[in-house]
Amino acid sequence: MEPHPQRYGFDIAARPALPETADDLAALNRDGYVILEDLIDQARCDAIRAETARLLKGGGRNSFEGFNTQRVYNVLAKTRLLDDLIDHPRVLALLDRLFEPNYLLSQAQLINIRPGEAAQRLHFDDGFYKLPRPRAPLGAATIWAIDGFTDINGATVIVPRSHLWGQLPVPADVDAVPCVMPAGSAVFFLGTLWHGGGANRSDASRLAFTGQYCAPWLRQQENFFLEVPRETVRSLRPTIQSLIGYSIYPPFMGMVDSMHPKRLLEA
Ligand SMILES: O=C(O)CCC(=O)C(=O)O
Repeated sequence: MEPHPQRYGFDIAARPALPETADDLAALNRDGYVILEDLIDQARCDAIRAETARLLKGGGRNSFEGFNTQRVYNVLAKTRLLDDLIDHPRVLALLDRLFEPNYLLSQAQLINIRPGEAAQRLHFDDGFYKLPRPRAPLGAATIWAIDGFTDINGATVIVPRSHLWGQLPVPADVDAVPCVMPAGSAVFFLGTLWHGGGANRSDASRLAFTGQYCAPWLRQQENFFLEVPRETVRSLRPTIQSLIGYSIYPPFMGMVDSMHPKRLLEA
């Protein structure tokens, strides 16, 4: 049977570029990452930190999560304070130009690296899609500094221009640099860029929020359909509904009973 997705068309179509978009994209293509400074204000960072305190529990389950690192998963079901970060216009302007319409949020989480945490193993985020490198990125990520990132408090470290690498594994003498940036800023990087959480050699925690995105035809890391209750999804704005999968990759990937998944949200 022919599905009827046209009623909703593209949920996320390329919006006009922002004044910063051309420079952001040029840096991204050249280096594999770009730091976007001062996107949210201190009051919002403080509110996120306060909300996070309520949600954080325990430590990581393995060295990749970080035994001394706390993570909050499934944030969309737990708080509305991160929505503006997930679909921030500066972020969407880049995603619009990297991926086909209706690209997806793959996962979103808060990451609190506590004092004494060791450096995370370097990795690239779209590595679980097992297609050979070099290649175009299949995803991209943001890591937001809710606490300012310094060179000793566990700032994300990145390997500039490693998005172009084909060889695996990462060379032993790699030069990883910390993304030093004020609270309220974000580093945006391609899914092919090598990076990791830094060692926290300070005496304070480093709180971050990360949003990972993927092409619209890929499986997301989080299963938002099972994670986020239907009532909560109804209350989200359309951009975020689309990002978590209430959208299609035309003509019909993502359909529900031959129709657009947003129909599930109708009364
Ligand atoms: O917390 C960070 O700075 C990076 C974390 C990361 O890359 C990951 O957990 O996959």
